[in-house]
Amino acid sequence: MKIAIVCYPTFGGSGVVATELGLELARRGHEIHFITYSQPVRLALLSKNVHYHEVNVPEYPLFHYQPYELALSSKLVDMVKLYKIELLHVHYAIPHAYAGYMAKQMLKDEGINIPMVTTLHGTDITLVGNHPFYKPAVTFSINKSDFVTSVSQSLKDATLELFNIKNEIEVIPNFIEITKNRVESDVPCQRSVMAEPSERIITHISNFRKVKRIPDVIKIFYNIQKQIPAKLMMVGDGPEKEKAEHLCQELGIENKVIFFGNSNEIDKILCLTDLFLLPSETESFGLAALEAMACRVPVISSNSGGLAEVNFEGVSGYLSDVGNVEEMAENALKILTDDSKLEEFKDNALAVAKQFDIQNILPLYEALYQKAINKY
Ligand code: GMT
Repeated sequence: MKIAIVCYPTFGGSGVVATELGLELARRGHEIHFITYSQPVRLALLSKNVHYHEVNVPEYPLFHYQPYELALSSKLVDMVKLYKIELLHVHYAIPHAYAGYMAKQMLKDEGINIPMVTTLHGTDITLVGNHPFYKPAVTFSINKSDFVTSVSQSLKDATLELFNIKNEIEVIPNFIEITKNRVESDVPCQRSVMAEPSERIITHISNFRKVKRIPDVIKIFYNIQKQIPAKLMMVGDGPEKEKAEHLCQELGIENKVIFFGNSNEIDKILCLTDLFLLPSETESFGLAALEAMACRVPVISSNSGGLAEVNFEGVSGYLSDVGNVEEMAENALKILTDDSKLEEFKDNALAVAKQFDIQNILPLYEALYQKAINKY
């Protein structure tokens, strides 16, 4: 199949999922065209079946806001015609589904019918799309998609509750590539560089937005380090980072917390991690938790959104109500203070992650694409 993938090219989960999906589809022989405003961060190597087309939005002083949707829909039209693309898969409703629909209409005018699959990722529904300024356009674009998927049952439920959706929504969970070298890398884990042998290593990875409850991450760690020697690795960047650095200073734990900024070497950081923290306000899926689990790292998370569909209570980690930092720290200590329990949770985390192996999930997308193409 010849497929155009529209996504955000950034470190966010939706862009990562879209990129990994495209790369695996390309490995399976499909022709993949990424169409976005810059090269997706995980698209390091271009291979034979992978194309990348940049959407350029010329700056013009008249425009207070540069019209990205217009440029994207025009680019989609051009690329579909040039490469004979058979299907559009847009990740994140805003504004991709909207632009995709406009492209479909323009192409229809020229006698080309192309199906569009829209994948909902979470913030496009729960945080942004639900805003009254966007809601009519988001509802419209979801209803005008040929097929709609959601990354968790919880997100599907939220979408049906918040929007007037007439389309079926199929749940296709996010996935992970489980490779041997995620767990047993050729390069030995540099644990000693980061911590003393007696210290447990705890990690948080996110875009440091409010929804991630960064102060909770610090408070959970503060409680942990009062009981056992430990280090906290904070990976990522975003609006809450500076506040977090100050909080560490106020609590007197700045020497135990390392801020890395954005990193492309997540696996190298996770390989030396004992426990992952994700106390988010909401999380449609929690890809970062799954990435940790795939590296044999148990997870302490909140129980909001789709997190319970990924992190299994008492198996791969523990889940608590949002904001219950005391319980989260207690649960973390339950795992971290007992070597055999830690090993058991690590094994379980990997076993649960294997259920989300890309090899199990990808055929679900392939089947959907085929159905969509057959529709026209
Ligand atoms: O979590 C973020 O802020 C980024 C956001 C995105 O759109 O990239 O992540 C959402 O999509 C991910 C991939 O499907 C999910 O794993 C995240 O849980 C979801 N984030 C939220 O729902 C807050």
